Amino acid sequence: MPARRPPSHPRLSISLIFGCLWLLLAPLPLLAQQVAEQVAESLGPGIVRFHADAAARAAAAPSLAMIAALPAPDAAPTVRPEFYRVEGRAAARIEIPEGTDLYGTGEVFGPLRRNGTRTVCWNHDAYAYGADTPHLYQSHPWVLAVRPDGTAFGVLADTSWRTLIDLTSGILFVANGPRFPVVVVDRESPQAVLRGLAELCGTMDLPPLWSLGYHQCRYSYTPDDRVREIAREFRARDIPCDVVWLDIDYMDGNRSFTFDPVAFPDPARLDADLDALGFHTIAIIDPGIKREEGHAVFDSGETVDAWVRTYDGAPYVGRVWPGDCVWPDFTNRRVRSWWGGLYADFLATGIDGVWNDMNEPAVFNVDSKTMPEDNIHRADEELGGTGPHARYHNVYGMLMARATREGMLAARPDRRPFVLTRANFLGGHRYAATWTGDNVASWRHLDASLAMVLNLGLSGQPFSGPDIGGFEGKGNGALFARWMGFGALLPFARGHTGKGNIDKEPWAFGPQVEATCRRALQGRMRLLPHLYTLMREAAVTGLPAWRPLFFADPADPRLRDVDDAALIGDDLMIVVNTSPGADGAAPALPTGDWREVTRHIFGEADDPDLPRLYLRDGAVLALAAPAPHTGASAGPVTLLVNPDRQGRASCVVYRDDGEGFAYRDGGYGLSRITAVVRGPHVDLSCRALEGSWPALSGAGTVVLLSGGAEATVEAAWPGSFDLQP
Ligand code: NBV
Repeated sequence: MPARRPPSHPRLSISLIFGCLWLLLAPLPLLAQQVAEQVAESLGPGIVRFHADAAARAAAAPSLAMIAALPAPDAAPTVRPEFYRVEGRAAARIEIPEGTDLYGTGEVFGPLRRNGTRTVCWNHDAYAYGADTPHLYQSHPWVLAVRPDGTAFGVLADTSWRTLIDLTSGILFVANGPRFPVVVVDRESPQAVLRGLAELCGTMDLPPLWSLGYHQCRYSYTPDDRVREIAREFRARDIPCDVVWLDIDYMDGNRSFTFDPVAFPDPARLDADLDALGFHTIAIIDPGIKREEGHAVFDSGETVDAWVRTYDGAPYVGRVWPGDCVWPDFTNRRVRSWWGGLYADFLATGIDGVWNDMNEPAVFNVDSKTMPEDNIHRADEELGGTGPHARYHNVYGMLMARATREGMLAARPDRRPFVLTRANFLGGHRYAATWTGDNVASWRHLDASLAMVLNLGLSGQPFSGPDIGGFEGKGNGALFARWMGFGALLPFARGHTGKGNIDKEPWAFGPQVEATCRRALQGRMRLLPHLYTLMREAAVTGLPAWRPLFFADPADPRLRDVDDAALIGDDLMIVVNTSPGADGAAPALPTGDWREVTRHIFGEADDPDLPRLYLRDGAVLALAAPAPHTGASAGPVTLLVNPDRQGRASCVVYRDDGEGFAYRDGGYGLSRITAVVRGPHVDLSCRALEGSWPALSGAGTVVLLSGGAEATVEAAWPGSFDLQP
């Protein structure tokens, strides 16, 4: 044990922000280190890592965000950071050309465009957060910059320490720790930059198909019969739903990996009943382990010496839900493997997915809401070895999610793990999906939730969504209907609400709101082939399913700050009314012959609470029939076709088993459907692009959207037909 306390790591949030204001006023060139001293290493096409100097390079700790970095010899930097030291803090600044728009910065509340904002990377339990909350649950020291001509670059501050991202004048990172490398990805478009980010930080794995259905949660459904009742209601009311969630009250005294013997006496039976209704179950697991002899998880953790330690070497003890708790040190391989091993018995009850909460880590009885920064982690050497919580705080949640995922895979090697985590770090999309924490039932939060999902997507996390309807506060039917209208189509679609709050199931606000929710969720089921294809694309390329509107034309300045419209893939545009009135502001739309397809997705009713959807010219959209859950969903039965001027339109559709890993050995099909329209004659071809499955074929309704009219024909694909004159 060291005899002396190490230098303390100043708690900075607000002081750091003001420190940076001072920095901005100072004459920058005097503070900057000489460019000549910098070390630049190429990490791939258009990707350069910069160190302030050779000493900084030699001292650099292993990256906690990146997985692959294969230095190539010839670095040809176009964008160069300047490195500083400010009152012992390491800083790097990147100039941006005038007219450059900034995005990313991870999980942030507020508008899509981030110019002028300050974000502090410091994972934080941010209940009922708002515009003034400096840090939310996750940290992504990453900024995407789009130049006026539509070319783009991304900047990654490769540090896990508390870091300010200041976008009030260029891009400035100030870390409350040692000097850090800066990685620049400079490419021809924002899409290409995101692919570069994925080359550095990896992509998510393909999720199980069922996780793309709708999820219903609350804090908490208890006892078990209430869970059954919720599932039955969905089926009786014909509202699609795939998953019902168990929040902490299923546990015995809030102890992770236990079940309340009275409220949940037979979890396997509950699971069987839910299975019979076509439901999957996800249960919450918190990292704070009750310090109590006789509690099996505590006892086994003791035997592997699992806990994060105080500076003095004792297990750190703090208070969370179960009372006095200790926390597993997920930075350590031995601890991750012990933790992962706990899932075998737990999942044997039939639980399908795992929700990791409170993993900032959140601690109740302290002002900082987390553990002391001088707590000690005995981290693996490849993560950087033993070090203070100040260095590992921001990756605690990510490493918990990693341990959970690895444990699930070990317990059930034939199933794709689904993990949802509240805290995470840049690169953590490799382990878990996320939601935007304890939001509020307000129009402001409804509005922000769309931009939050987009910026998470622009920060490498393609699988996210808000608590639809708001976690804190009641809201009302109008708010709920509008939120579900577009929330139902987000990558992760889950309704949730807090303890003691009103009910927020789709039927809780009366028949009119229920009808909107049914339409919205049936719309999700119709779009399932498209959503699954996009999630597969995210798993391969890193491009998120939901993309900002400016992706349609990165050089069009009108699109740069639109965040009440978005693209779902390249070809489907969604326009959302995020204000309480019936008529929302009309956002600038990209050029092109976009055709409205709203009623084909949501049904005939003209429902003002549903978003509007538009299909790009040159695109086909393949829709499935609504089904009660994804397991009952078959292939496409409707093709919407919007031919371009040459009479052509196409799309790709990805299919596989929806579960398991056969797809890794070619057990999947990626098909291109092409429609060619010549006069009254329409030719539909389907070509296998990848995978061992045959090209898609099917039959159903083809809707041709051309010349200001719609023609609807029953047809088979591949095949051809003539339109009636
Ligand atoms: O486990 C209870 C809640 C959960 O419902 C919520 O989604 C998390 O963000 N959890 C936080 C703990 C306490 C919330 C007040």
